[in-house]
Amino acid sequence: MEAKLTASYQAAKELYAIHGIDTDKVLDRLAQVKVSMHCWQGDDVRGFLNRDQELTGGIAVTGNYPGAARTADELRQDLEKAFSLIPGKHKVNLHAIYADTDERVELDQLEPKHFANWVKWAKEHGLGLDFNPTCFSHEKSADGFTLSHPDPQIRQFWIDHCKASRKIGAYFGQELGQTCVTNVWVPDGFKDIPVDRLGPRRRLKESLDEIFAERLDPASHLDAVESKVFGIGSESYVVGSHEFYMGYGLQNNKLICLDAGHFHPTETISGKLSSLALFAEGILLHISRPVRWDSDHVVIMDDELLDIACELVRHDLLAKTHIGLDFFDASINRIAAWVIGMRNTLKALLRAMLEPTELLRQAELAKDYTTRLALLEEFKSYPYGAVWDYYCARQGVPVREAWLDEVKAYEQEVLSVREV
Ligand code: RNT
Ligand code: ZN
Repeated sequence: MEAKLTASYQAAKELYAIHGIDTDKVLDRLAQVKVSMHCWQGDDVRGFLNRDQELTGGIAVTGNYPGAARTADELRQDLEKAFSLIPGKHKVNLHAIYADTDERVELDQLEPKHFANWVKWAKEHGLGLDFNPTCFSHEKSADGFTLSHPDPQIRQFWIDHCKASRKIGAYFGQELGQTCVTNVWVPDGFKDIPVDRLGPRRRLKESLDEIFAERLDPASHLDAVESKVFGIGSESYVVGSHEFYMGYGLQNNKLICLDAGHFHPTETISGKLSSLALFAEGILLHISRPVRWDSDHVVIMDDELLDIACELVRHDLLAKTHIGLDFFDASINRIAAWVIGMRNTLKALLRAMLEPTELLRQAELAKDYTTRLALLEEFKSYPYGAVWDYYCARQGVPVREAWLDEVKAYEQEVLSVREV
């Protein structure tokens, strides 16, 4: 390793040690954290089944940066490139539409075999897998409703799709020897003010009960449910609201998924984690960045990301939290989008781990709020960057912005020759 890197790390290590923080131990702890990287940033949420369908469900990808993956092989190649620039061992989050098969198969007929190539690849690379049923971009969701649909036949189609998805998730978990989280998110909602807010929620609850009726081994598979406040075209009412899934998840021991972009504009998820920690079976995070009406900008190291990381670390919630990313941007290099989001998430966790939490807690208990504020502010400029650089080098990935050159070279060689 470059001598300058080691020297900067040593200097940082000594500074942190003054407050009893062991940077070597922190780096070992950071290396244990797995983040689930969402495959859908790689191809603008298109998938490989029903590629002729437009993206629906009130989510939107804008931009036309060249080089989106067109096949499962291309997507895996891109994911490998991204992972080579991100420190640590992680997971990949798949959606049902990313089935890797030549068969023409309907969503309710999907089976584990349609994902066998993904499992083989994950094994080769030591990656975990997570899963999601795709309840959008389909003719049967065209009117905006799926699991809460008033037509029992359409509702059954989506129930069967979600049941099939759990089987696939369980297969991932068993094959890979690490828990797979299957997360249910449905776009159901009304553009304009509804008369009946209860009926659709009752139907959604009944559908979920049927989907989750089969018990799956929690060692290899966990269910999560994801809420949202509004989507494009469901501005007035979303069936699966925060209150709905808080109720459902708590009553039925499901992981509660909080997507950072799914709340009111000034509402954040970091403040909710300590409450969920006391009552929920577990937490799934969709780390994202809301900007005005969009819930899915590339994750940057903003206050909310740092606050989320602090809450997870201070309250020792990493063990009961499954961290995933969820954003899509087609206006920049898609691999760079992944790398920026993943590196920021890990960097924020590192910064949180380098906080003198015990000292701050003591100050708080002693009502010494002066010390609490002073230390919190001073620690913002402690040299966590030197610790991060050392960590990247130790994990064998590029230090600082050196990863960008690799992405640019890959763009030249691989992405730019892909035709639309
Ligand atoms: C949509 C939800 C959901 C999706 C993915 C593609 O608002 O956040 O998680 O982004 O399933
Ligand atoms: Zn999400």
